[in-house]
Amino acid sequence: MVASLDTTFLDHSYENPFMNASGVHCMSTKELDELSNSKASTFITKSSTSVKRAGNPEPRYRSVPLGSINSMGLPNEGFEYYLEYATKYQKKNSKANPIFFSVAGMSVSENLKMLRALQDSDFHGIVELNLSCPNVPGKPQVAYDFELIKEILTQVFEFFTKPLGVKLPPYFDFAHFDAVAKILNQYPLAYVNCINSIGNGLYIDAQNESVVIKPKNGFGGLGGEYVKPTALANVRAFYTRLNPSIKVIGTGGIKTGQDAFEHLLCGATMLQVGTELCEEGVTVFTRLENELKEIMDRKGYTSIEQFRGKLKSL
Ligand code: IRO
Repeated sequence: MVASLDTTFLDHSYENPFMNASGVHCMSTKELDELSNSKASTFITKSSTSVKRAGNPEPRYRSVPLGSINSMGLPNEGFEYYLEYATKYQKKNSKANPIFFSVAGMSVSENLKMLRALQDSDFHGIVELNLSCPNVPGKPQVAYDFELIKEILTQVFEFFTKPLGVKLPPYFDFAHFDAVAKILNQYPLAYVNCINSIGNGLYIDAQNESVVIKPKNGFGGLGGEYVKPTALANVRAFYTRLNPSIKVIGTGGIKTGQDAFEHLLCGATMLQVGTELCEEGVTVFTRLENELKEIMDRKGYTSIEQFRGKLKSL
């Protein structure tokens, strides 16, 4: 195989575009260490809140025929746990690729508090502000409230100078792609990540005439094959609307090298794997790299830049 998967993201070179999606295999130091020792080129921590949270009652994640449904409810070890892990990791691995740190406060002020602490810390990786958690009862997804996106980003960029991206929920209408892109283009964002799970799906076990997860009467975020076309649409919609300085991370339905290839064609730079990482474990990254290289070899591409974003219209 001659194809190279080298990827430049925010002026740094990665050996390949693959990493985990926040929430999957990144809750504990053990899982984070496993990611760092895998073939993923970098990794992201579980979205954190200021204080440790237990999350929603179980069962709260189910693997289903075409993907997954979850209503985890933001269980996490708390901001300080991940900050300590990340800063120690950086010291121990001073030559390693920058890592990603995800925050998902329950209010504007909680997000600002964590981002201030990150700004004042030794953390020198990339920060992902999760504006799209669908699973905390009583808390709507922030990024479906366009005024709230503006309010948060305006306050964040008054003090935050480290690289920052936002995790977006899927949008389903051109009016929304246009409106959100117009807002995001006003800020010095490093990237957007499309997409979080498709919120509030309902998977039913017909035999038992029952839902399959306990929280929210069975409603939960969908991932996996169900979401790939929506993910691709969002990657493409934002890639074609955002200032070129704002990169797009593609997340949603990446199960094979071909799925990865499709996200790259739509314009994604890094690629995050959620449901399939949960199914297969960290060896998924080795398989995805081999499959993507095989496709590139077959098509005569030696680098990702030769086709990134070059999706043809009819
Ligand atoms: O329920 C979760 O913890 C969760 C989060 I924060 C998210 O951003 N996306 C998701 O599907 N689940």
